[in-house]
Amino acid sequence: MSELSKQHQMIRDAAREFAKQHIEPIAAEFDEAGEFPIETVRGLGEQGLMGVSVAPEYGGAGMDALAYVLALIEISKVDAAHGTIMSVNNSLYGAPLEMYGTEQQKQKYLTPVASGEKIGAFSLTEPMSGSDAGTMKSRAVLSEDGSHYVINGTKSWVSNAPYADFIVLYTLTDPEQKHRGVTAFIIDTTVAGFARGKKEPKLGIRASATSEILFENYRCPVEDRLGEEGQGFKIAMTTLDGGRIGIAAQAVGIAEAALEASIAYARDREAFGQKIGQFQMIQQKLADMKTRVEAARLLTYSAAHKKNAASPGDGSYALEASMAKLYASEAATWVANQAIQVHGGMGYSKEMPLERYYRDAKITEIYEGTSEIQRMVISRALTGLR
Ligand code: COS
Repeated sequence: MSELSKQHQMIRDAAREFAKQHIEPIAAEFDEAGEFPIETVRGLGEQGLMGVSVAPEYGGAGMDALAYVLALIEISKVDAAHGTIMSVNNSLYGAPLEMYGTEQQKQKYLTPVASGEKIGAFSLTEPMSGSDAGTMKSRAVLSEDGSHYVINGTKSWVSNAPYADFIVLYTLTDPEQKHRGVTAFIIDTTVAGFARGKKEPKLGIRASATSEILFENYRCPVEDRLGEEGQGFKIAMTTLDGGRIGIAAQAVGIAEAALEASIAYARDREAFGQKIGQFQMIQQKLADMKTRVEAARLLTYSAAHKKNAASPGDGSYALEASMAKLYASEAATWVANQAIQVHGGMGYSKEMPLERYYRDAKITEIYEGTSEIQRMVISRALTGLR
């Protein structure tokens, strides 16, 4: 893999510095409280990290997919919950707005979010529609005069929703057409007819807020429809292709943090008259952890390179994105588990961050497409069979 450019090193170092100075001191406390860290999230915006790949004319930092990956690894290494908030804002909200938005939509709905002044979210999942994303029940009906859509229904597991100002919503305009009847809309959460439901009590990434959202006769002006009627499923899929690279980066960050803690502990902790890093059983763990972290990193960088070479939304990096997410997420959970074992009782204690890494890693195998869905996408790309 080629050396990182000066610009890439700069964003990586800036993200690392910000995370160390501002996020590390509060991460455990916000995890324990399950509280959204609004001040440091605003700080991420000031650093240009809430719209890394969005063009500067729309409030972003105008950098490429690798820069985004490098920054997200550093933030997630210190706190994966901040990583989630950042990745939703960047990949799941900013990217589809930039790819499919009209000029007016970008000015109004992308600029304030990419600059970090406002927060964005993405809503595809419903209580009875997760992996099988085309089976949603919520509806948008065009008014008789054609000026607006009336939206009704319940969406679930919406990351950032409790704090989001705007949400890209996927809902059905033509239920007969199944996934081809899905349309995307930009939702303003201050408008009547929108409400937030219960906040999910979660195992990990507890500082990132997740909730249901409810629509009751929400009136969405036609100019806030994103893309064409029926184009929503494609918008969601191409958005997730990019998002999955972000989740892979988040997983690399968590795994790297768990590995580094384990190396330090193996060098320091003594048992039976020697450092535990001198025992072959610990050496094997560290060697396998490091190898998986580097393999995950290279797959993630490779997916980012492929995305950089692609045209927006062309789906040409779906395979690489799925492989990176699949491998990195499973590596993160495995590495975090080994890290607890290396630390023994201390790994199980909330006095150290190992148990948090383990809890946080698990979600990367689930959201933005479970490992089972990634394997399906990869296999379909290989054989062309369904
Ligand atoms: N890019 C562009 N288009 C894509 C695409 C991609 N990556 N993946 C699928 N499509 C298109 C297909 O080309 C097909 O188009 P046509 O209607 O023109 O034929 C359409 O989308 C439907 O594809 P398919 O028939 O493969 O849909 P399936 O429902 O069988 O499966 C999967 C699609 C499983 C890949 C999809 O539903 C998925 O990713 N599910 C997981 C959803 C998810 O990640 N949820 C988490 C949300 S964030 S918490």
